[in-house]
Amino acid sequence: MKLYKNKFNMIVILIVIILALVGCGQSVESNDDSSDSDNKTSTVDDTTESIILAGIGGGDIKITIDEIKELKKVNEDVISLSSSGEETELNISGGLLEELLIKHNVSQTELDGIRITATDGYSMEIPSEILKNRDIVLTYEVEGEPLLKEDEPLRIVIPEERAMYWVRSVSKIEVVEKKTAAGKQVEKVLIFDAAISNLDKQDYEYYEDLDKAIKIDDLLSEFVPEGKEQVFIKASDGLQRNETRETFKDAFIKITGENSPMFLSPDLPEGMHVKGILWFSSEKVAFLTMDKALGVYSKLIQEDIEGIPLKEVLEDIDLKQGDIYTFTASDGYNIEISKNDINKGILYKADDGSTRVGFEGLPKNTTVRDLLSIGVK
Ligand SMILES: Nc1nc2c(c(=O)[nH]1)N[C@H]1C(S)=C(S)[C@@H](COP(=O)(O)O)O[C@H]1N2
Ligand SMILES: [Mo]
Repeated sequence: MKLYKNKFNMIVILIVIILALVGCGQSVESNDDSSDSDNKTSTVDDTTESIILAGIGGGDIKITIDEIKELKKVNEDVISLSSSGEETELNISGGLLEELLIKHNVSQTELDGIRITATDGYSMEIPSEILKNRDIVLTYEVEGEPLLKEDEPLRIVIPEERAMYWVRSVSKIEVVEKKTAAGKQVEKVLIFDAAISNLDKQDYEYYEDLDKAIKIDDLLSEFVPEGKEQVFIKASDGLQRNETRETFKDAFIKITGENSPMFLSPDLPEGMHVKGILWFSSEKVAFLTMDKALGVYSKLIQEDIEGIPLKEVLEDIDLKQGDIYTFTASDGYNIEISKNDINKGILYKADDGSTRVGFEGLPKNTTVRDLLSIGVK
């Protein structure tokens, strides 16, 4: 009995000591907080322990991490596959985005896309094919432990999809509106190489190299109507990416050196850069880069000329179909070709590096030198 009492006393003393220590810790923290938030009404908890859910009617909705912890907890072994091919096995726990969305009367399966933004400026769109087929785990535990400081307050994990979608330190989840989603039917294809010929080329430092780049804003303001539609980018390795017009416009395309043509900006996290652009489109206008096109599409040899089939290119870009197509050169020369002759077309590069289109069996004047654009009547 006495022994028991002593033990009891010890425990009481221990608890008092622990409480005192915790109390000290708290008072230090709250001093920090008050100096931080002197002229703000929110507390630190408000900004770090919650995320914004936007674009599902009405205004922004604040979702606390506690609310996410109230969703059914899923636990999974997953493999993270980085762009460099590195694989990492992880065990993660979190709630499903779908359960959260259903609470707000939407299902991820019927959305055109969601854009996830992080506190470090990283931002990635999850396209509808992924939304239809995959679980999106709002992850708050990795290997049974709370997230690392730099990944707080939330990490996205999409099992079976590459790590570029696994956004760390999420600040916002936003439903992409149909009217801003990429994917209006393309009505005009511009040859990128010809389109940039009169634009300002500036020096761009890329690792050890000094390359040349164009400002995307210069290109868009010359050839693409103003609009809110996103930009769709397809790379020569098959990567497909939607980017907001705002982010795209403020960045660069590096046109010389390694990985060119490459979408990049010193202001964007590297994971948002796109190497080896094949074509990109927005607001019904697409730009095709010839060096990549010659490597990606089928080889075609026609009358001693080596190039690529026009038809295959136009199908990949999904140019609107019509009865008559127009081909226009940089100097204004233009021809009209009937839809029945499109399969006779070959796109190739002349010795001077400019692009040409020719049609097998059609008169010589249907060959267009220094091709700038392809349109539909
Ligand atoms: N917030 C944030 N999340 C991010 C990125 C980033 O730059 N910022 N990079 C993405 C990319 S492109 C990859 S490949 C993975 C890298 O994850 P890892 O560091 O675990 O390899 O995180 C993704 N999530
Ligand atoms: Mo990446």
